[in-house]
Parts: sequence; C-alpha cells; structure tokens
Amino acid sequence: LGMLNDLRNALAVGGQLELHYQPQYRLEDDSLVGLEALLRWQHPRDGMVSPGDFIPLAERHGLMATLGDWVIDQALAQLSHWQSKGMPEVVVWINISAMQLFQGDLETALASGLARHRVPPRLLGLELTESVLLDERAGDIAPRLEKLRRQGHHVAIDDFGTGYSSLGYLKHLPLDKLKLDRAFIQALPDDQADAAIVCAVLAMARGLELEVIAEGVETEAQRDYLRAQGCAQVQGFFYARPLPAARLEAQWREQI
Ligand code: G
Ligand code: G
Ligand code: MN
Ligand code: NA
Repeated sequence: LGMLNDLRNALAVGGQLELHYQPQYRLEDDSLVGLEALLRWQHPRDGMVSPGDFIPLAERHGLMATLGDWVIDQALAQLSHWQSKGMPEVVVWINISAMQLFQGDLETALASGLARHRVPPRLLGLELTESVLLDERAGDIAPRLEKLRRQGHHVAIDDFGTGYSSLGYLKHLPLDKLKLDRAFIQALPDDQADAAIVCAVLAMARGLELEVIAEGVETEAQRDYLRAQGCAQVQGFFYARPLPAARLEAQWREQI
C-alpha cells in the first residue's frame, strides 16, 4: 500500500513519471517510422519502478484512467513539440490497457487531447495487447476498434502470438498491424520452430493485409533473418533502447 500511495502522489505532484521512446525502423531502407512510448516511474526512494509492476497496481486500484490519460496527454504534447520543431512525421504508439478500453472513455480522452495539442490522429497509434481480446468485457470490441480507426488512429495488436486467443479475431477486427512478440524472435535464426512460426505469421499477415513489426530484435543475425523473410519493420535493443525524449531526439537528428 506504500507503493499505491506513492503512485497517487506521483500522479498528483508530477515530475516522477516519464515516457521513454523506442524507435521502430523499416527494414527496407532502415528509416525511422515509429516510436513506442513506454512509461517510466522514477520513484523518489526506490529508483526506477517497472510499469510491469505499477500498471497492474494502478488497474486494481482505479488509477488506470488517470494514468492512461496522462500517457495520452504526454505523448501528444511530445508529438506537438516535435511537429513545431519540424521533425519528420513518425507515428508515436502508446500502450492501451484493457481497463482503459472497457472502463474509461478512451475516445473522448483521445479526441480532446488531439484537439488540445493540434496533432493529427494518424500520428498516434494504439497498441492493444492480445490478451485484451480475451477479456470477458471484450465481447463487443469490434465496434470500439472501428470507432477508434474512424477517428483516424492506427491500431496494433501487441505481444501477438502469446495471448491464447483464437486466430479468428483477425478476420473480424479492424486492425492495421501485428507486433510479433519477442518470445518468437529471441532464438532466431537457429530455432527451427520459432523460424517456422515467424514465417507463417508473415505469410498470414500478407494475406490479411496487415503490417508486421518484430519486437525484441537484439542481434544482427535476427535482423538479417527477418529482412530475408520479408518482415517490414523491427524494434529492439539491436537498434536502440527506449530513451528519454531529449536523448531520442538528439540521436534522431543525427539520422536525418
Ligand atoms: O518497458 P517495459 O518492458 O518495462 O514494459 C513492461 C510492460 O509495461 C510492457 O508490457 C509494456 O507494454 C507495459 N507498458 C509500458 N508503458 C505502458 C503504458 O504507458 N501503458 C500501459 N498500459 N502499459 C505500458
Ligand atoms: O509488452 P510490450 O511489447 O509493450 O513491452 C515492451 C517492452 O519490451 C519494453 O519494456 C521494452 O523495454 C522491452 N524491449 C524492447 N526492446 C527489447 C529487446 O530488444 N529485448 C528485450 N529483452 N526487451 C525489449
Ligand atoms: Mn507495446
Ligand atoms: Na510486446
């Protein structure tokens, strides 16, 4: 409960939460095409706390709407800042939790943020983890996603392949992109089972006209293998770790 009060305090006082940004590259020409925004909490005593720890806490104790709204606002403020500095257009992808999708008013939070920061919706992508689709409240997720896409957002399924969901949803849900989970990338190119799964997902995605990004690319051999198999995009420590906005921007400037 100490942690919970500390999180409430962090949301109230500001200055402890931060978004870091991890670059996403198109393999065809190594160009920067996107950034994934990842939440970081610098706890005043305990140092960096992982979102894997405090997001579940926020979800259990009714703080997720506030935290999610903060992420939306922060990402849009950053996009607006980069726009005003004339940086090239890239999509910033934020992670959306099940709670945000089913309990809060996500559409309104997004629409008012876009208007306030004067950012076009196509620049803010939404990542939904595959397990969201299994959520018992997910019965009517298709119209929700349809609405978000009508608002102009791109929608990606995060951690694809790890959620125990049936592939049938790919037929019914309006999606733009699959994020192939890093569990399938780690042992490439040697592991024959992972290689078979990755190739099958790439073929399936082509047929369904979905983009694919491979997550967790850590080695040159993994990158080369994914390129040879026609994977469009990659993200991972081989290219860059998630970085604070200012550091990311400095590296980005060197690439353009
Ligand atoms: O960055 P890291 O590996 O520590 O992230 C751990 C988990 O927290 C990942 O599953 C990631 O998707 C999730 N996460 C990171 N930032 C956010 C965020 O802003 N919102 C939500 N809902 N999840 C996030
Ligand atoms: O669940 P999600 O895919 O949003 O999780 C993203 C998390 O994965 C982030 O916390 C990020 O730090 C982490 N991550 C990003 N690239 C790599 C990588 O190449 N290797 C590993 N092990 N983790 C990564
Ligand atoms: Mn993600
Ligand atoms: Na993932």
